[in-house]
Amino acid sequence: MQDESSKMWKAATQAIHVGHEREAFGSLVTPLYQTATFVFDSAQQGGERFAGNEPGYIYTRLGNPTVAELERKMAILEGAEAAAATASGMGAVSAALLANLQIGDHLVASNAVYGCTFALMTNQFARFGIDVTLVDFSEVELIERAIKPNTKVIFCETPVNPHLQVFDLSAIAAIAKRHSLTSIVDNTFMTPLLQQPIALGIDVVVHSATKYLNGHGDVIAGIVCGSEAQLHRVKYEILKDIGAVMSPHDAWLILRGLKTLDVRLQRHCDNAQRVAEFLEQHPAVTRVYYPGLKSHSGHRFIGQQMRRAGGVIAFELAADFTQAMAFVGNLKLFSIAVSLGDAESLIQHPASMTHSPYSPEARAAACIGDNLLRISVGLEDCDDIIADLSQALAALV
Ligand code: LCS
Repeated sequence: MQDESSKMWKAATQAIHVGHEREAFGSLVTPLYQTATFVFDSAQQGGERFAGNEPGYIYTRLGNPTVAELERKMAILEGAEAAAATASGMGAVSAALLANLQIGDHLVASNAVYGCTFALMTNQFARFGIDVTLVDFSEVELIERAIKPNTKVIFCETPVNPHLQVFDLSAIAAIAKRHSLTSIVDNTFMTPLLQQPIALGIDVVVHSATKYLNGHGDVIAGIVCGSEAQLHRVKYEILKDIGAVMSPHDAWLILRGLKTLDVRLQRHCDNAQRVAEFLEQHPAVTRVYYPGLKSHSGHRFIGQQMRRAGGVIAFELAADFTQAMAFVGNLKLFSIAVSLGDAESLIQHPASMTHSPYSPEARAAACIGDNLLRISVGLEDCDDIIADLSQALAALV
């Protein structure tokens, strides 16, 4: 473990070094403790560990050294006291919400979120007696107006999947504090290298680590970051019993991915900015949603709340559903796939894919139309990405 000086390092350095514990053989790379359980020296020791009287590992669902290194690193990167690694981004979202809600409670959430987060809040929580009000978080007054005596949590993601709206995290944190609520923010699209919600007063940060944190498209995983008290509930009251924990192998891959997060993000952001500018001037494209563009409502937050605009772009074509599908089919470099934050450029159709869990009415209200496409701009040479989009768009004009 590093000394205090590691706290002064820049995030790119921390992403490589912090959280690492020197082990017996001096391995440069974190060892992969691919084990389900840990052997006790004696029955008495086992009992002492279960009772919490003696430190040490017990069983990988309760903790594992490889997973713990990832948790330490993510806590430091997010400026949190602690972190918990989960089996998926949805595992992180659900664990953070369930740790703070129970029957009879009320949740105020953004009406624009990832499709399965929407389904969790509107379908599953209703079954367990948790009431949800969804509002447009770009109008801060609407958040405050939705608060009831039994409200416990405010939840949003920013930038939003898929339109990249940006919400004012300092204002949301202030509302939560004024009403003694827990604020939870999904930081998947930014990662702590581009945005640190806890520094702005947010209580809990969740991630789909499937995306940029891992960055190589070979893991489904999530992270929750927050105070020691929050994370104690998440780990030992929710994840312990619900079981949505991360496997050591996935943690090992994410630790490897994090070492290049800073350089990958720079390339994703550079490429996405150029691609967004290209799309914005193209006659076959009617609208581009990317916070790096001056035309986007979230642009004012760049360089403030968020360091850069990230690697995801949504855009609408001057096309109907059939033409939009033909455009997608004509792309050669892009893979037609959901997910984001991988080396490969990906394209997907939110209305029929990521946001299909929305009801048709909710989808219409969120402006997720049949001509909306979302791309995750990869790490390829940007000239090749633009050339591919250009040849497929040419068929539309
Ligand atoms: N939060 C956000 C903002 C997401 O975009 C996703 C997945 C999740 C949470 C859930 O993470 P998972 O359980 O998949 O690790 N978003 C996806 C997307 O846009 N395409 O495919 C999955």
